[in-house]
Amino acid sequence: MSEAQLKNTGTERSRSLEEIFEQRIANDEKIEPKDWMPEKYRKTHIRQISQHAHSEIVGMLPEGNWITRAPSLRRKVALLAKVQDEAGHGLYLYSACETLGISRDELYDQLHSGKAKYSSIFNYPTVTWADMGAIGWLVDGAAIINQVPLCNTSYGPYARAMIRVCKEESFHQRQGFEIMMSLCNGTEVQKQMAQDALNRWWWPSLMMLGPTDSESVHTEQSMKWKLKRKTNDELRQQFIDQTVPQADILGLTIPDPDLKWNEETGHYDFGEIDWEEFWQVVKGHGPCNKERMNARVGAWERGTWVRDAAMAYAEKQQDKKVNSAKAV
Ligand code: FAQ
Repeated sequence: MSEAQLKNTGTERSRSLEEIFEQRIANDEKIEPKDWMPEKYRKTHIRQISQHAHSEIVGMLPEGNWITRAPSLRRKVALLAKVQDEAGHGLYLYSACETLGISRDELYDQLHSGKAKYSSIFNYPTVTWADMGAIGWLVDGAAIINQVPLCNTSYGPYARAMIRVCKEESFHQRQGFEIMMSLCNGTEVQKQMAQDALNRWWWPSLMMLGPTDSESVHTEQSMKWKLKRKTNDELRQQFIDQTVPQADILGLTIPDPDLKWNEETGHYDFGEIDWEEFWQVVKGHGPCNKERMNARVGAWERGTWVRDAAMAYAEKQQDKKVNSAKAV
């Protein structure tokens, strides 16, 4: 066969593989790690799943900061459990990402070198206890709205990881709402703390769901591949529609003078989001970007001896096995 004929056969083969792949996506079949997939599909999944994993891990920091200062033993236990859950989410997601042919070390390296993104929301400070309520209620609330559709995403390991993540996130959202409820039913000062936290977390929570659809570079392709099942704007609207009545129950005011129920659309209209602020935070210039990265890199460096010791122990165990097999 000539070189040209060989090339043609190769192209035809990958075309038919691509057709089979597209058909499987159309049939809502899950794509599994050993299945053929277009290189761009693989890369875009590594990008999104790893950003998601990094967000869970960095997302432990703003709350971890409050474990020692939680106002009661009950609150401390619940917060500790929540932060541990976030660590678990990060680990399932890193594992799902590794099935796409990238190593955990490469993923960590991308985070620590500042090459990889993580969610903008975790670059804001947690200044009062009410922030633990606001994060649970709003940030986990937005995360659930974003993540429930991902239980139905086309890549099998990602979809399966999201099922447990969503169950836990919904518990976190209730834990946060309950903190807000206690503060709102408390003293005037406590209620003001809750309002102040809502004022500071509302807009960043809306930004967290990503740029508007017209500015989103990945949505169109990710929707075609059924990686994303809803667009950023659809998710944001759903979050607002769901959260405004909850603020009413708490007796708090959403810090948006343009927020208004629209009878015609059946949704809330809302004010302009400060996208300049969002992109500044994404580019590393948010209030806590440096602090978060220093904390992550510092933890990684301080953990070197633990990883070295674990590797040395594993090697010794392996040697023992080999030696006892030889002795038999
Ligand atoms: N922050 O084209 P799009 C949680 C980037 S987990 C930073 O719209 P896409 C749990 C985006 O990467 C929170 N960067 O992108 C928890 C892209 O840049 P690139 C994380 C952002 O991927 C709760 C560029 O902008 N959740 O909260 C952000 O189609 C409480 C253009 O954007 C997930 O990761 C942002 N907010 O849509 C933990 C869920 N938004 O990569 C602790 C899975 C966008 O080209 C406490 N991810 N960018 O350099 C997703 O659903 C999607 O990736 C979106 C973004 C919706 C986040």
